[in-house]
Amino acid sequence: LESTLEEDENSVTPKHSPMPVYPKTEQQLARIRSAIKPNFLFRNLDEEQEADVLAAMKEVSLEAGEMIIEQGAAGDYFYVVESGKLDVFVKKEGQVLDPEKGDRSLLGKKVATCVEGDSFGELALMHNAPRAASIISITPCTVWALDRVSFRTILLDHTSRKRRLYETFLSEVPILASLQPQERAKIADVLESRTFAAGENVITEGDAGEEFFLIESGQAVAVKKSEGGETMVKQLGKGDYFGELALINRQTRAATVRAASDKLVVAALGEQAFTRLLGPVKDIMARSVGERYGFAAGR
Ligand code: 1OR
Repeated sequence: LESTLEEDENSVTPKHSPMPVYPKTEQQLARIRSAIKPNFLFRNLDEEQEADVLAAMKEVSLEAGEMIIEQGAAGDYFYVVESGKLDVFVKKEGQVLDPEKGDRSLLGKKVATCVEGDSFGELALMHNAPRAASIISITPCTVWALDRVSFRTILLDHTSRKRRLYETFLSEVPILASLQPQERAKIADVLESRTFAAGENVITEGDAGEEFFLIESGQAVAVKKSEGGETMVKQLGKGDYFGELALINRQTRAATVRAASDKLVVAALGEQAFTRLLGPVKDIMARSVGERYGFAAGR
């Protein structure tokens, strides 16, 4: 569902619209935090945004057999599962749903199951579309509900803000010049900024490589172990990239990259996103390995 998160600036609610606040105990907060932790929609929220989401969420208890979302209805809430199990059904066009009869076959085909940490109900809210599926609790469930306005304000606004934040930077990164603006926007969605103090290692020679990095600001050096110490092999600055080698070659990190200025800010991209979003760029990188490091890429 990640790829369906589309830019829709015009219908994002103004920033200062009042959002509901449901007071919660520390224990409830801890439960929601762990429920939303694995969910991509909540990744990269800053503290204030996370606090807004937590405050606006409402606890909903379901018995087994309740229909929380009915296909075709208007979208009102987005849900995150804390506990229990719910099934997702999609009916074919023309099939009529009759909950009175309790006939499950009329719900159509079971297409998915939601458990702890999963979320559902985002499609209708993101696209202003009717509910695409029906969702029924199979066991007693606790779910957290976020209303449409809060969902759009906090989560969609966050996405477009992040795109704006990275837009200029990404358009100035030489290796990404061949990408379309839309392709860069998708990269912006999944980038994660990290800050390092002088002397701190971003990646360490010999470690498994799981991420690719772009330098947002500051300086870094790449060093390799050598007899009796380390040898500097490269200096890196704004717009430079590193960490691609291990992802291209599937080998361990060939060098350590360390912050060389007071503050080094890098944008990290996970391996899956690297492969998915940087397909064409990856080939360019693989071809330039020899030029950059003086040896050929293994694959
Ligand atoms: P919604 O707001 O449309 C129903 O309300 C929710 O069911 C929907 O958001 C999704 O969060 C969730 N197709 C459509 N909706 C699905 C599907 C789905 N799975 C979960 N939902 N599938 C495609 C079936 C042809 C299953 C994909 C694994």
